[in-house]
Amino acid sequence: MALPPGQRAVAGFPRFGTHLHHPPPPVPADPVIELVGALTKGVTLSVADLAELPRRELGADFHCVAGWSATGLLWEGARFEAVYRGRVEPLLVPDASVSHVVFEGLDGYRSVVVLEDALADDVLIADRLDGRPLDGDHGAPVRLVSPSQYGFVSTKHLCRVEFHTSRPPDPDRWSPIAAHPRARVWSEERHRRLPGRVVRPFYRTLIGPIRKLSARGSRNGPR
Ligand SMILES: Nc1nc2c(c(=O)[nH]1)N[C@H]1C(S)=C(S)[C@@H](COP(=O)(O)O)O[C@H]1N2
Ligand SMILES: [Mo]
Repeated sequence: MALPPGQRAVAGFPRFGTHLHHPPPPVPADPVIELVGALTKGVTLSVADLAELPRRELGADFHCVAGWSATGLLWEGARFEAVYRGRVEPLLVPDASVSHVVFEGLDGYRSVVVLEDALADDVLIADRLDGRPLDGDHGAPVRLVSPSQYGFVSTKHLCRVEFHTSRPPDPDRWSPIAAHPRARVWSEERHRRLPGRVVRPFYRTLIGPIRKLSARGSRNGPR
């Protein structure tokens, strides 16, 4: 299948992220996802609960904003939409109109997603990759996967989801510089203000160093 504009296929699926050389966070004994924000009460969804929702398989490529793409991945999990309709909507504060969702990982990483994008058909909370439980490198115990958006949207080690009625402040993390709020890969929405094709060459220079550092913190050892 063709890749989105400006992307190059890599072999395999590298570990990559603002965690750099840090090892993946330890997985708690009974992992949960906290659901908070415009809700009449906060709820926790255990990862075991999540496994009870209708299962969904999704074959997709994965595109990092820096310009690499991992091809032919097979994810399994629950659709984010199923979680939202089933567990969140019934608890929304009356008249609250959710516009943005923040996904937070056990390593403190955060991504901000427009609700409409989060509810898309191909957005999963995934617990399996290529027929195996997610490993630490790729987001154990569960991660967001939104393959139509750049990889920085797909928060690994998901532990908290916030529902906002207006655009929340940007994640204070480095990742990535002035990210585009929609980050749709087919329109090359890499950067908030600059056209995607303009930032391509600079972003590409980041791939080697980040990839090397991330592999150093990998549970599977450098590759
Ligand atoms: N918790 C967490 N999620 C994260 C990141 C991170 O550093 N921490 N990096 C993001 C970026 S920039 C990318 S490209 C993908 C990489 O996913 P992978 O390590 O499974 O390849 O994870 C995203 N999700
Ligand atoms: Mo990325």
